[in-house]
Amino acid sequence: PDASNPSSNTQTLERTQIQRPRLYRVLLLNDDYTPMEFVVMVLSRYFRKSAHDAETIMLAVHRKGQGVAGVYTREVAETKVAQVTQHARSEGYPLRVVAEPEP
Ligand code: TYC
Repeated sequence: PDASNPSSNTQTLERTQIQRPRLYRVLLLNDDYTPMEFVVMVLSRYFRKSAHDAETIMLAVHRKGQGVAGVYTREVAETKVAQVTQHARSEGYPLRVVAEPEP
């Protein structure tokens, strides 16, 4: 019903919007040149991982080729990709970071 217009003779069918936003994985990709300590620092500073979790994730990326640093809404994920990429390039490291939608 159109609660905002009590004198209206019309009725509007409404559906409350309760959609969750799509979530995006931020992935770290392995390479041969970025120092392990830099990747651990990135996971700690930008993805708020504990020292132990940062080490575990970094080693998993090193061994398997890629891994999830965190899961966020689109704008937050894209901002983290841009920030981490800029930081890595400023240090001369080729670290690749990408965002992909969760299935
Ligand atoms: N393979 C790198 C090395 O041996 C470490 C590394 C880990 C690089 C994870 C990138 O996303 C990465 N120094």
